[in-house]
Amino acid sequence: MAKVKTLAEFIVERQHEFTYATGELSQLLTSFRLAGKMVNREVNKAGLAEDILGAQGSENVQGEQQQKLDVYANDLFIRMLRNQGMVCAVASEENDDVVHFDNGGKYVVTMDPLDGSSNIDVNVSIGTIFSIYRRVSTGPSATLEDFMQPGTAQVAAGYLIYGSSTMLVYTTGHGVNGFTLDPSIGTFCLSHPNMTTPPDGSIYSVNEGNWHEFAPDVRAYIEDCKKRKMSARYIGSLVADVHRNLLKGGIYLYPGTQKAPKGKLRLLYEANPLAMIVEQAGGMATDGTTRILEITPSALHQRTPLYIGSRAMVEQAMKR
Ligand code: AHM
Ligand code: MG
Repeated sequence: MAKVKTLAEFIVERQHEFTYATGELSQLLTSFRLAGKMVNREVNKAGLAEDILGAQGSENVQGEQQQKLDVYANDLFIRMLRNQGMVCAVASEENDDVVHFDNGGKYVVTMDPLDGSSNIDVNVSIGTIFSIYRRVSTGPSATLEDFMQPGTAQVAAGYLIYGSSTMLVYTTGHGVNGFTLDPSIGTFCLSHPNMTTPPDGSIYSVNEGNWHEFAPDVRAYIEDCKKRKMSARYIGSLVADVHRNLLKGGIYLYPGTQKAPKGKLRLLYEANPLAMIVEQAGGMATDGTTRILEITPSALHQRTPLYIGSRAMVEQAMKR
């Protein structure tokens, strides 16, 4: 039987690739590995547990109703990161402001603890997205400046996908690797080494319900996709749509609309981490004109249009 490599073993084996102190990456990723398993457990029993399924009754900063599982995942990731001591503060989709640990930790984290939350109640894939930055400030507390770094400054980024199987995919800027949770032993095992995305593809993923809100150039691009007989695939969970297109080749786009010129997705904890991963896999991510990773943020919950996926497709969309 071929030797199975676990995520924990892999992180230790590759920790020399991490620019900063040996062992730090392993500690940082451990929180996501463990919390991911716990969220996975709750996601899998969401259909059974009345206290987990359904809306919490509160709204987050963007006025969206929070689902109970969103709140559970957010609390859990924050608790894990706080306990581990290397992270000084966290910016989460579910918190209006930065959550400070004031522990002098050298890193800050941005995260969407449960992305695709409209899909929780209907047994459709959802995910967690995270990004890790080295602090630029010194002292016991992080500052806003630590979070206003462009995506090029990410030291690691990853996502968990809770789908027909549960996976953790991450990069430290040295390629992308994917691990699948073996539920029988509760361990993430290397299943997708050195992930690369096809340079071109035949899947386009967009919420065409927004058609009448799209600019003419966006509509023209979607018309092109149809003329070229591409397949339309849209789950409505960013992680799941991007993950599928990463493996198969395709483009995910969430353009600006008349009502929301910057689109819906958030730069710090949705676009940036996925852009780093997709670029590391050979793909491309832009806001229609500018490389996502080169945008300097100006607000925690800043939105950005997103075009992400196979290089040839993103380039084609930008020509429109
Ligand atoms: P969320 O973070 O509140 O779950 O919103 C982000 C989600 C993405 O996962 C998904 O791609 C997109 O919003 C779907 O939006 P829409 O329903 O407008 O197509
Ligand atoms: Mg989200």
